[in-house]
Amino acid sequence: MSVPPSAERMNASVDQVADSATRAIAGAVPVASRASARWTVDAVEALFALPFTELLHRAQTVHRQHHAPDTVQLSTLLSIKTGGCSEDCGYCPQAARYQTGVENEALLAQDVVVAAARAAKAAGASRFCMGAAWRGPKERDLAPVLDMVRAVKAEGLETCCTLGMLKDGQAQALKDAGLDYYNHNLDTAPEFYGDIVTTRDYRDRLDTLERVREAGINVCCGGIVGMGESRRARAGLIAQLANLDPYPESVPINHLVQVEGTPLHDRLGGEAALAPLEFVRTIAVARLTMPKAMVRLSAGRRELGDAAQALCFLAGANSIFYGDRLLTTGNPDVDADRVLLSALGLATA
Ligand code: SAM
Ligand code: DTB
Ligand code: SF4
Repeated sequence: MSVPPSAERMNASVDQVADSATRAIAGAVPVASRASARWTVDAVEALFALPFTELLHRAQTVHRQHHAPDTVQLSTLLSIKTGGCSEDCGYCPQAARYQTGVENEALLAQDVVVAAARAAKAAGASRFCMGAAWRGPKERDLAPVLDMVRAVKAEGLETCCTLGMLKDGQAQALKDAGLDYYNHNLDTAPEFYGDIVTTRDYRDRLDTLERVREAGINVCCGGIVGMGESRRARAGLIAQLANLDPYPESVPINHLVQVEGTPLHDRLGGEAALAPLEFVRTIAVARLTMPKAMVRLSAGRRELGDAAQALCFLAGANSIFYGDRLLTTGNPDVDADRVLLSALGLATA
């Protein structure tokens, strides 16, 4: 049996990596930060293994060095093109090949999108994220989306799109239309990825992220936990994100929403595959490894409950998806979120 490293030695090595990463970003570029210290999966896993209170203390300390500790940013999602997707992502209710009850719908009209954006702004959101169930936008799809980006931007909201893989030139066209953020997730660690998606590979995702970065759009990139992955795989996902150079401005951490008819629902049987406290640890580790990023509580907040969400804010989460729906699944009601944020004394931005 191998002897585990002593807690002290492990903490020392984690401290070294964390401190050098924090030092490396201090005073560097204002928004995204350079990942000049590479995170090893071992070092990230060592963070996961810290005593819970120590981990949260460290995460909150780093959080306060870079962010207002009492403010949560609100992003609202809208599915502008629902269902009928050609891909086989094992978690996704929008894949045409799974019987989930989600119908293939046409792209929404611009006036419908603008009305939703206005309502989101009136409810307090600062960013509006438009999602499409595409492998990637076809050329004829992109033009109406560019119009939507212009129109939403004109409403005084930050704009975000998640449209799948982008080809050469598409990211630049989105940037020219005024897109602020592009969401494209790595989803999980490279070694677990093939268990979840086969119709596009990890490299495809990294290529799209590079195109987004090169076009000068802020990168929103995260993943999903609770898919039956090991803690090592969670650490592997975080290491991949933290080692992007620069690391993403925005990191959505999704807790799998198990939808009947998807392969992951079949595999996991509708039982949560992750303890809430392990989700909180994931948030804390994201905060420690990507100090300046906005870390967003994304899918799965309803299932998480108020107490675990409060711990997530303590662990460094500072953004949520806000609105009664995500893309096709539910989200906490706006009123319930207002009550929770007010009970926690958190302001919104
Ligand atoms: N089709 C585009 C793509 O896949 O890049 C954009 C939309 S897709 C729904 C955006 C992200 O939502 C996925 O990458 C995944 O991380 C997340 N997601 C989808 N279904 C989910 C589920 N059931 N639970 C948690 N996250 C989910
Ligand atoms: C992200 O990381 N999570 C959001 C957003 N980016 C597009 C999507 C969550 C989708 C959850 C399942 C659904 O509602 O269809
Ligand atoms: Fe399609 Fe995106 Fe769902 Fe994958 S996650 S099936 S690409 S909509």
